[in-house]
Amino acid sequence: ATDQHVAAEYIFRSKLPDIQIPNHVPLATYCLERAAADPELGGKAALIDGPTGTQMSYAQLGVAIRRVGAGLAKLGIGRGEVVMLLLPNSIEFVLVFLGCAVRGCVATTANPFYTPPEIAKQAKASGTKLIVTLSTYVDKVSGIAEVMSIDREVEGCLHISALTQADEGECPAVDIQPDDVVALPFSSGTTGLPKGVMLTHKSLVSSIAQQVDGDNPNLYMTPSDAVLCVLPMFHIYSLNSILLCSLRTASTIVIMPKFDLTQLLELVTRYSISIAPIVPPIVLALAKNPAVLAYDLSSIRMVQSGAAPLGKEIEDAFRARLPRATIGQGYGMTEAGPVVALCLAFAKHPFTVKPGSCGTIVRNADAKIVDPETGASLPRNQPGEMCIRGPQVMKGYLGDPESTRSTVDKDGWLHTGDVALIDDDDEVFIVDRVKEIIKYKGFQVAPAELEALLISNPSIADAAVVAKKDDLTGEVPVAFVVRAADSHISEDDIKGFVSKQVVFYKKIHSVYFVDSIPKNPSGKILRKELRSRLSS
Ligand code: 4UU
Repeated sequence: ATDQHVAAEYIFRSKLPDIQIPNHVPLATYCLERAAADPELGGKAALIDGPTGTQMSYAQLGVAIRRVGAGLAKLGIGRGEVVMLLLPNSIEFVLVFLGCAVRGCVATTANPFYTPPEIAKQAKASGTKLIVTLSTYVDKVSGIAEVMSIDREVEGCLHISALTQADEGECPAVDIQPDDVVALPFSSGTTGLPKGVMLTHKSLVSSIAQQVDGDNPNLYMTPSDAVLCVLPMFHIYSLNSILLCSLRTASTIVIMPKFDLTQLLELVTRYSISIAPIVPPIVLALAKNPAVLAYDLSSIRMVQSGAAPLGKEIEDAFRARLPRATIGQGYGMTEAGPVVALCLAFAKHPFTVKPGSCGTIVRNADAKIVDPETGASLPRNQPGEMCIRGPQVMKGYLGDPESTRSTVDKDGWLHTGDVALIDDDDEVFIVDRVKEIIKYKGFQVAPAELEALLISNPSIADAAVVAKKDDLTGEVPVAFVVRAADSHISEDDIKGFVSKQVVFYKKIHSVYFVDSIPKNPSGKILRKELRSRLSS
């Protein structure tokens, strides 16, 4: 017996009842289940490539992914082996992702704008066997792994036809287990460098079900919806909540390879887009850009904003401009599978919600709010670190049990590093962040990665990178730098040194020269102190 006091735990849940989640089913089977079961849906468009108008029906998609599965097997890509998707949004992205899922392979997704060192790091960490990319990026990745072009044939490279023209009858029957990894996006989580996030068939099926399954789905999507897919599929928001949720509900996905406001507006009218999952900078454009006024956007019934905080002023301006659309937020984190909370105004039988809320905890999951200092569980209306538990949470970080243990505790709680409160109506409000990550338009920037790069420069003795608030992008990375003895390295030198080696959104926006970087006794950078210097 122990006389230790067992503290009360305040557990928060969805307002919707739990549902039966078929998370023993392989991901691709689960996603295409509805379309495959209904002959009337087989002929409808699953995917439309926005710029070219190329379409693929659900029936064609079902065959195409088995061809890719057969092609991968024929190329010797085995079960559990890793394929890197280094692609803009495209029909090919979808085919290769689902083909990997069918084959029992793992897809690691990366930003096609990454520089060669960024790609090489992820390829190495993930054990990538094959990189599927555009012919224009072949030079950038040569020597890293075997390469496949999805467009032009390139000498010395594989071509996508090896997958798309394989015989679907030869797609191997793979005994896929729920705990097999299917997607491996990279995220820095609450600290350190980007790590491979192991999302299994079970985690993704659970997350999709939490969003779109059940009698009263939290996110009501139907076969008559056309869904805008402008967010990059390599990021989990688009991969899960747009692509996979749309397939599960047999909606039509309108693919845009890059953001272009005019093209987006034209596609909305051309395909009567009804659902637009976007990020705050795009909400801002729709709310404020005068070009929008020339278009009839009345087909849009639902607008989901996520991946970064949505300012109240932008939300209000958006409502004033598109009063018939329901706007709300989703809150996710790669490691959480990703959706943690989702607006209940998106439900089939919608709830009234408050502006500024980023939703209510998804079904079939537990949440708690803990004091970041003491770990004590906090009641309603008190801000603390958001923790989430459920079948959707990642299996762990690839090859990094230590980081896994410090993120998902022994009771299965994923510690998000976000400071949030849950109010009397079960709505979640994010108020701060206790993790290092910087979010530029929703893209992750890991300070540790930029700090390592800065310190590799012999003219720099020490460095720290933190977020600076920015109206347009949310946050930008800025650096505090200690020059090496006798060095006169300038702000521009440093910016140039970094920008040559990283994708555009990781560029350093300002450099502040200091005598020393404030650290605690164990050497941890005191980021809060640096951030407060920025605001003073
Ligand atoms: C304030 O950003 C994501 C995933 C977002 C997502 C996914 C599915 C949103 C809606 C959806 O349906 O993942 P990461 O790993 O790139 O970044 C995670 C972090 C969070 O921990 C939080 O700090 O991004 C921030 N974030 C948000 N912040 C994510 N969503 C929000 C939000 N408001 N709505």
